[in-house]
Amino acid sequence: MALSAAHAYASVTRQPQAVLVHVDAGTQNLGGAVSNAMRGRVPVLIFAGAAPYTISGELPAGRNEFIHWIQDVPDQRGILRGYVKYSAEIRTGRNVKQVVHRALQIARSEPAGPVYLVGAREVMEEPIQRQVTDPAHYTPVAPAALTAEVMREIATALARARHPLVVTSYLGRNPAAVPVLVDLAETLAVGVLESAAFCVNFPGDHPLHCGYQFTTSQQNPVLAQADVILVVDSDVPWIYASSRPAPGTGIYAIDIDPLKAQMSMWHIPARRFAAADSKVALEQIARLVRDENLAEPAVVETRRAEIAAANADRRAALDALEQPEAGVITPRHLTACVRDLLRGTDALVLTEAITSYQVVAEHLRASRPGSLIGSGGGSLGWAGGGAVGAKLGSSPERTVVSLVGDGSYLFGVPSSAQWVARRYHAPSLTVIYDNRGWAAPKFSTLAVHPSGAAAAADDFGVSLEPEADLAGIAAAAGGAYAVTVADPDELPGVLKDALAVVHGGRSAVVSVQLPPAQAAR
Ligand SMILES: Cc1ncc(C[n+]2csc(CCOP(=O)(O)OP(=O)(O)O)c2C)c(N)n1
Ligand SMILES: [Mg+2]
Repeated sequence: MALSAAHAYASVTRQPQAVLVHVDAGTQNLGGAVSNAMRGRVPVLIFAGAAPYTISGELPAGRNEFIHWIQDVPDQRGILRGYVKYSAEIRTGRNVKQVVHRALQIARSEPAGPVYLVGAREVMEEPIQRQVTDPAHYTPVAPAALTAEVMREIATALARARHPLVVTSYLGRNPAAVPVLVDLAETLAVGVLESAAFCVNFPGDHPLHCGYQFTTSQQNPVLAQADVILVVDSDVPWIYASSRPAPGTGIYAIDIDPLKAQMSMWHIPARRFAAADSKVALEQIARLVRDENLAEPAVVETRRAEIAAANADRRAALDALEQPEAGVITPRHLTACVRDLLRGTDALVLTEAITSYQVVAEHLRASRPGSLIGSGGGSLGWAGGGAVGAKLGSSPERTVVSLVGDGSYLFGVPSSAQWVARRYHAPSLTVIYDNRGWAAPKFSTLAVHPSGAAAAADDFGVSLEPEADLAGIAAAAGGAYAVTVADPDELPGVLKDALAVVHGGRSAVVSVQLPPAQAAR
């Protein structure tokens, strides 16, 4: 809960956060939130004490409780080894400031990420002289630009292409990069495809938007058509097994970490991999295209019209799917209602909607940079604490709304998250996409074994029936306004009331019952 809150706070403010936990036990209790912080590339300093290492009074602050023996483990830093950019033990109080500032400098330098410090109690209690360390000397590494040669190569390839495409997942972690991408896209009439996006990378309502893709079993036509693709800031630009660019497509990769050494297996067949800050790099490319008139205006205008027409068709097809089906609320209908509820506000939406990730992206069509965030990671339960951090990191009047699966809601330890939200005056609205189970693992099983034993028995072991009173947990733990709704006619009113409660300073949880067809057995 605490690390997820720090994660979302850091995402919203772009300021590093710190989380203090208790020795090995608290470190392990961070669980998958560390993995999310790594993949979400958020700067967080995690500090844990370590068991005192003297047992007979040799130093002040040595062991005096039974638990000091129990919590002395051989490799406490190893607990987080695969997930942090840096870890160190504070060995003396005399340089504690240097170690902390160094850790923060590493956490903040892109790709940002979690760092971990430990220190035993003898060190924490060491008498020292006043130490002076100037944080101004520990600033994050300055953003990197493309070399002139690589900038020219990419700009020329994009400008000469017939069907250029930008694919991105997390360029919008830096909201200031979004208008830069918009400028480049408009200059060349390049379409933008958001792949496994966990932030607003390109305005959802922009005519050059080419859609969203998460896990899919169908070839994306936009990817197949592209003759030049610029992959910028993406861990998963496509999924080879089902949807990929055509052979021979000219691919270029710009990323602050283009090789993804933190993943055992990763590759795209790019002509060029460039390590650069995406905002800086795209500014460079757009400027060169303009300064040297690299593009052919007639080609650009034809393409602009083609992409806009395809965009309008896709949008119309999606709009037609927004109605409830046979009196039942569908994820698309629910997302459309949430969109209408928040229209014209500067609400911040957290998404952890899992099998509805794509639906949320497509129907929310978030357009303001920084107005939609996900964890970026794969460990569910982020939005519970995340909503608290997002609210605390936002201006007091900003509304925070979480769209979560029922399973993800429970992974988020709502008893804790909702209590903390009340304790720290951080109310938010949670909307549960409640299909009474884990649909994702069911779909994963069917994708690999469409007629396997689980399919034959129609039993995937993923049901959450008999269902807990999901909203009621929040009422019990945090005094939240709790509603469960199944009737589409009631949904808009219920959401409106819940939002009014949140504006009044109290959290609200609306559990929305989705069709049984979505339910996982
Ligand atoms: C901590 C954690 N445990 C297990 C998983 C594996 N997992 C991926 S999706 C999923 C189900 C999520 O259920 P829910 O939030 O209800 O979304 P739905 O699949 O029903 O859309 C699970 C268990 C995970 N990603 N993280
Ligand atoms: Mg579910």
